[in-house]
Amino acid sequence: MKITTSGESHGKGLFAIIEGVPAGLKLDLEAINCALRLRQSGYGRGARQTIERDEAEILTGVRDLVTLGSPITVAVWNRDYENWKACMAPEGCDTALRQLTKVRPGHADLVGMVKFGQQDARNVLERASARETAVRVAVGEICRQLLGALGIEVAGYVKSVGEVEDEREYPFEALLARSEVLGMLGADLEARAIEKIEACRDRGDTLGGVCELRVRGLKSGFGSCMTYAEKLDARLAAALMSVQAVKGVEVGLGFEAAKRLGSEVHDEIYYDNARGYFRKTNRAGGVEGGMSNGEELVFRAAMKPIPTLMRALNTVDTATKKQATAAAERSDVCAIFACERVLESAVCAELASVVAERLGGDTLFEMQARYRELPQ
Ligand code: EPS
Repeated sequence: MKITTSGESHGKGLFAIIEGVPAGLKLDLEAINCALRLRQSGYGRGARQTIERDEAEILTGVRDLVTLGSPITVAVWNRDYENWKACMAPEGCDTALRQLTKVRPGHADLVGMVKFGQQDARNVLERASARETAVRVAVGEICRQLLGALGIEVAGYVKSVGEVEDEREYPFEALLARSEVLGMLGADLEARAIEKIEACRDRGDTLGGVCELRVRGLKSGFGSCMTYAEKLDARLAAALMSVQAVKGVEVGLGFEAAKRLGSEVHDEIYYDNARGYFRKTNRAGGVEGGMSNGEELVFRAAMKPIPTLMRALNTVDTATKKQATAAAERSDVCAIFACERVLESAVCAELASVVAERLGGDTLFEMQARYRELPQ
């Protein structure tokens, strides 16, 4: 599969082209739009989300809700464009309006200006913005539906917000009941996290967190130990790291594995006639040698606090080269719930690519038949 996104945060909209979805997949548009609504919600979101009402419009590759095997084009329009077209319209506008030169530490502003030879950080930040993730969620939901047709499920939850951390372990089913306020699994912890977000808002600051992503129903042998680029953990880690503000990824035990003895890390192997090969533990997070081993995939991703702070940090005004405080008009205090939705989408998209590469096939029917034939 090949996926490309385009679009600016305050431009006309966000767009994606997905190549390689087989013919014959019946799409559930409401499920896609439900995921888009969830990405916009969650405690700690900013004023922009009161303007947008994200919905996916499918422009190509689908007829009567069934995929044709041709490239699928999906659009998510920006309602805020109406307020910005005077300085954003591709067909002509006043670029002197809403310039940004008090570059924000931690954002793409300064590095992008230098790299692309820009005098106005708007020419960089409009694309670097996490607004892009709206269309990635639409793509991810299409890919989730393809995986679902094979019996592969993806779920996740918010494991920590700032220092408020959930140290419990949960079975896959429990994740499906996670809260739609912050995406956590314990009401007690979520209440504490909300207090932290409120305190952060009062201070004009921002807060990050950690999300756990899990995949159930993936048979063994996806990804490959034969070339480094094909390793499943490497591909999924890259997909997670590609999400705006993600600064760390763990697989299974992750960094904890480095502190333990080998006997406390590796999952011993068993066999019975009903289950075939299995492990009683899953510290590897479902990946050995860069290949799925038939156990659940377990990944975690750490999101840094958003770099637009209302109580802005010190920076330099690139127009004058004088010390200044960074630009801030409005900002999310904490977008961890949105990030969790996006991370799930990133997993769905990359995993669908991995699965499609191994199974091949022009139709969903062929893919399903080949998947059924594989050993567990
Ligand atoms: C973002 C800045 C904010 C966020 C935006 C990401 O947008 P604005 O500058 O319009 O207030 O709300 O995220 C979204 C718009 C979204 O839909 O997630 C940034 O600079 O990354």
